[in-house]
Amino acid sequence: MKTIDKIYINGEFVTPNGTEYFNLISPTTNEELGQVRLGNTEDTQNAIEAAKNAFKTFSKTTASERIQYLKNIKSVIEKRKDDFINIMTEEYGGTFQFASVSYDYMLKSFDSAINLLNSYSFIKTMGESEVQMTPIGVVGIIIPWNSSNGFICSKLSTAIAAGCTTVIKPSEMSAQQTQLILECLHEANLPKGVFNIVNGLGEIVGAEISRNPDIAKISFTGSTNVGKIIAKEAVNTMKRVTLELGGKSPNIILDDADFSKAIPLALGAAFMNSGQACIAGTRLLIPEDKLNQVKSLIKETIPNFITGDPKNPNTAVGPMVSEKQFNRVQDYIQTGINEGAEILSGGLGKPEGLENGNFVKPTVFINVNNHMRIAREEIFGPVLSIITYKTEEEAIEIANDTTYGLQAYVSSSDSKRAYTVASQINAGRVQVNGIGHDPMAPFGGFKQSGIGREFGTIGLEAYLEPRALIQPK
Ligand code: TXE
Repeated sequence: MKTIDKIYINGEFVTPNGTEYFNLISPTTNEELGQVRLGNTEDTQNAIEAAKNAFKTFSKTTASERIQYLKNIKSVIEKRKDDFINIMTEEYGGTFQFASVSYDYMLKSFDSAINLLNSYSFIKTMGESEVQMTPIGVVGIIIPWNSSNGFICSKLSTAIAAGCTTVIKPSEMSAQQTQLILECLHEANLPKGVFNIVNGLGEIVGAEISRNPDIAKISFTGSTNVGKIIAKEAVNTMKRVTLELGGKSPNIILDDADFSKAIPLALGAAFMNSGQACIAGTRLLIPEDKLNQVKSLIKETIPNFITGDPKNPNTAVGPMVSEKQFNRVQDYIQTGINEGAEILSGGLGKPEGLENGNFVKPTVFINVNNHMRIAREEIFGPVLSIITYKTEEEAIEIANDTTYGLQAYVSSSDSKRAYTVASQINAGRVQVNGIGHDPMAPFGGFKQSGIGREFGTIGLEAYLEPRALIQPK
């Protein structure tokens, strides 16, 4: 049993003023792992004050100084690979496979921030003006429990690259993972106050970050509902917001695709991070006349998606993060049944032998139409809906018939054709014949999947304010 009873303000581990504790429960066994002491409004204000003071000097550091800080952090994180993977499997139930990907994502975030700093010009000439790209100020970083340290690294690395200081509010459910990254960040010896971390509840710590006038920008990843709450509050002080929200990503398999490759890929996209991923490919769109072939390929392939102990390297699907999340996914499976969809694989209840944890059977629905709730709402569990289409135009129409627009997938043996289809999908990122992450390209959503982009030059500029200096002739 571990008790985490410190937060981090101005370069020091301090005891929060908040006195409440939150229990950390193992998703694999539902046993108590430990507790975290939660920060309160005053703690958040202290963290913001520290970041505000640090900004006065950190905003004036040179790009090469900031490159050095980023390298320092990366090298400390590199020494603790096994710890990062281990704690993610234990506290969150992320599979060893996904935790490894998430760890690489953390390192890539620092590489891409360093790359940007090596090439980005903070002073530009536009028209007859000198345009200075200046750090925006104190950034509030609010993140969820799925891949918590991945999100801390992607947002913090960009903030540091821009010369901003930060107050980070992780999910209370990720306290042990947060503690580990905190130890690394502390060891990296950054100037005091550049990063501050306050464990706590969204309605308390997150709300203070959203309302405090000394926060210039919020970078948030999480649900669309909470994104809306934050955006409404932020507008009172005109904070800039970058919101990376939910998704209901379509995966179009075109009729000329190699289905023996496209189907395992589709299941991988649907079940990634046990379905607890904003980019999960949860709507599979297939040509109507390929349904039988797809059904048998899924039956053949799904046993490869082993569900069980997240620490086992062969496991592809781990438990849901919490009992609440497990129940939510079960409710959606029941909804799908009530709506008239048919279960091809999986279904209600826990897999045999895994009754102690929050395990869901990887579930595939057929006979789904795009108006059903299971095709419209983000389930955040290993549940895939298969929808058939007659023509390419219809496939694109179904793909775009959603309130979301974060990611999409297209498979075809003709990559020119795949690109033509991909170019008509209203999503911030389209994966063609595979799944990848390019940390130099922008990532973010169309429509209710968010506002703004992370990564690449566009992501960096979201942490900068342009100041144009004009001297009329
Ligand atoms: O996310 P939240 P939760 C979806 C997914 C999941 C559901 C709920 O469908 O089932 O959201 O998960 C903080 N002001 N996604 O509750 O609530 C909160 O403490 C400021 C999709 O974990 O969005 C946490 O740090 N902050 C998503 C962060 O916001 C507030 C990833 C995210 O929590 C706040 C996670 C408030 N009023 C869940 N209320 C994705 N698409 O990636 C909460 N928070």
